[in-house]
Amino acid sequence: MRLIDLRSDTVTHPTKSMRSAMADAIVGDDVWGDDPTVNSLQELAADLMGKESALFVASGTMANLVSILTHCQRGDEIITGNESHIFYNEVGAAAAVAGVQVNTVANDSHGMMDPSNIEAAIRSDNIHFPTTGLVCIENTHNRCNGGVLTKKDISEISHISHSYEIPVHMDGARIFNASVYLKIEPKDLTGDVDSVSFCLSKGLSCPIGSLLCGSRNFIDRARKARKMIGGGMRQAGIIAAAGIIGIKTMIGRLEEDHVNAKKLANGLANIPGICIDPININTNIVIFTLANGGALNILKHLANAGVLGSFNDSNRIRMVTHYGINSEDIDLALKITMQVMKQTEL
Ligand code: TLP
Repeated sequence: MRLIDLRSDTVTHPTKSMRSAMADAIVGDDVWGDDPTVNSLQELAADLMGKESALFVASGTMANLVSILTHCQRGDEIITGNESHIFYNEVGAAAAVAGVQVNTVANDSHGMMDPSNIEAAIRSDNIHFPTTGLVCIENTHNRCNGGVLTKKDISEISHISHSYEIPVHMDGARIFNASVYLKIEPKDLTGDVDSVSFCLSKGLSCPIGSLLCGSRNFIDRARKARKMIGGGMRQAGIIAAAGIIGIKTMIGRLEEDHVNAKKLANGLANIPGICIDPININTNIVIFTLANGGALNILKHLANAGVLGSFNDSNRIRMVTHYGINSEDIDLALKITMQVMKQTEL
């Protein structure tokens, strides 16, 4: 049985050209800054994001953690969305490793935070209070329907933060999905943030890796933070080579994932018992709830029938489109979901 794996875009496999670039990569010891392929990837990333410099790290979680470690002092407080990946999905790394406290502000259905709520959360100068060290935003927003923050959204948040001299970090794990949806360059979304991270191992289908981008001074300090947490890599050009191919060849096709996600959302909306408003689905993440609950049970039945989704707590099911999914897979996934919903009703 062919599995239609909609658990995440992280399940994508490297393409043939990535595998051959990996095999042929010229490498060196990257802790010494000697790996030409890593250096090329970092230059490409910095240029794409409109920043002076970039650092190759193992994962999106590591990119966010290194960013927090570099921007903040232990005992600081960071402000992030109550649905953000940093708050929800990073095993408490900000607290456990960086020693910062997390203060959350409500995310709306596309992941935006009200700038006035951010302003209210910024700590005043009081002997009892921690110092607000960083504001984090996420684009696209994983838990908020793959929602997109526009240039205007980002500049509103950055304007408030910067007026208190607080830097802004963007978790741009899926920033290319945002730029493709908005039909603008990624650097048009990053001009107002101090640092941005993005992932190679999601929609771009690379096997490993993320990039953290920012000023030269910030990245020089981030390199040391990465080393401290054991993230210094040696002949990492082997994996960076795939990243270069990913950036050069895979961004243009993300629109296809968005079309498939919209088709999936529209089809799900017609299945009795499923609650979703397709208007909220604009990139590659589809999140829905069930009128009668039981998401884990439905996921189990779907898996038995060959459709894999993931559980997002609060009874939310997530399905993500990617390079390994085509339009026919969506037709079949919808057919199977319709059958499963009917059967579980009986
Ligand atoms: N997200 C994963 C899971 O951790 C939930 C997924 O399947 O979507 N920021 C955002 C917005 C992310 O969605 C993720 C991964 C990360 C950071 C972390 O990236 P990795 O998995 O490379 O550490």
